[in-house]
Amino acid sequence: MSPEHTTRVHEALDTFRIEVPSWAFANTGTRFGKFVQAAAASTIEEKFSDAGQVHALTGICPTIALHVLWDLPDPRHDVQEIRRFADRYGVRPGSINPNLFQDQTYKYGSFGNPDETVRARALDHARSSVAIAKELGSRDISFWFADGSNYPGTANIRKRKRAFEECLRIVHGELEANQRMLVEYKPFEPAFYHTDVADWGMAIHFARAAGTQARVLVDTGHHYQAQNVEQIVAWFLSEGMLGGFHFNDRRYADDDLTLGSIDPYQVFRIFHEIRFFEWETGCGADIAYMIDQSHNLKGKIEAMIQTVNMGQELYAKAALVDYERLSRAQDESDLIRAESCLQDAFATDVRPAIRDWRRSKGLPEDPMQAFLSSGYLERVSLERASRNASSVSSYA
Ligand code: RM4
Ligand code: MN
Ligand code: MN
Repeated sequence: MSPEHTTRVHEALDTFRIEVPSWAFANTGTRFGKFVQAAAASTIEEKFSDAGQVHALTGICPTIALHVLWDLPDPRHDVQEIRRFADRYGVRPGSINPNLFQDQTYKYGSFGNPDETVRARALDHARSSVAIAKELGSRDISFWFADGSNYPGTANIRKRKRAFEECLRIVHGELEANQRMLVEYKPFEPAFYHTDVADWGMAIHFARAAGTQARVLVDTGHHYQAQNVEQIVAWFLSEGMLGGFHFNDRRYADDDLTLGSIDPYQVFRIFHEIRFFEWETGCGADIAYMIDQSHNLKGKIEAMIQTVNMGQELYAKAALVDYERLSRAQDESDLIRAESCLQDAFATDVRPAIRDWRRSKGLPEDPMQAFLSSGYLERVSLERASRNASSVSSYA
């Protein structure tokens, strides 16, 4: 790699940050059950401690996404604790994720529920999530809805759409000027016939209906097979509506596998669209990069470090695309030359440049190796093993 390429990689890495999710450190499973890990975190303090390890070793994960019901069941008390843990473990609270799907009351939906009293309850939870975000200094409140129906004819799709528009507008009214509402979409699961926010078109509509501080969140696993995700990303960029990502990889559905484990070229193409947009417009895209994964077989912290490394690597590769050349080739419809701009960048081994960058920041050159030899895993496994062995409770 030329010195100019190394500089380009280093500059890209200086700005690349990615948020880890609290729930990825907890014991999670599938609907068939879960395999408990001795080292898994079960308290919010343990989640902060684990996220602190990932940040200390990679240097690029300064925030942790929180799920309100799982991490702040008693908001008044938990907010104070979280502030203390943030100081103690060196990671700040990041996006706040309301939970509008787990309570029994949401059997037929939250914002789309035909029952006004359930919608009011969902609104209360959403409002208190915004309040939590304000207290913790979190900018993004990230909404994912399980709302939908399982059988044709059982739900009034248009009425539910109107209810969503109204509820989202009300919650948006609670935001402070610097806060954002992120609207995530998902085509199916847990609802199997229709979901109320099924795709990017519905999400952009709802975000616009909600208000000017709403944006769309792209969870890479929330698409039908073969969907061109980077095209959706390019459209959101062009419309100023891209708020953030939930990164993960998938083979079949919303598999929540580690980033780039199945199709690293897709993640590269997404980063490429973003950087190409930035090059063309001269503006930095304001995007929250977040991870949303569930490691039910791999070790939690190891899987997170692996994900962060992969994200960093693919972002660095995307920084190597020669935009002058690409843009000329596109204008001239020189297909081979245009495509090779992407292929050449993707094929470049950026790992030596990343190791240099880490060294220059006083970080371990190999965060995974550093973690495995740190003794942290052995220590927390001993401390947490007996509690985890008897844990059969909720998803996170
Ligand atoms: C959903 C979606 C949400 C996440 C939950 C746990 O499929 O991806 O973002 O919070 O799972
Ligand atoms: Mn998600
Ligand atoms: Mn998901």
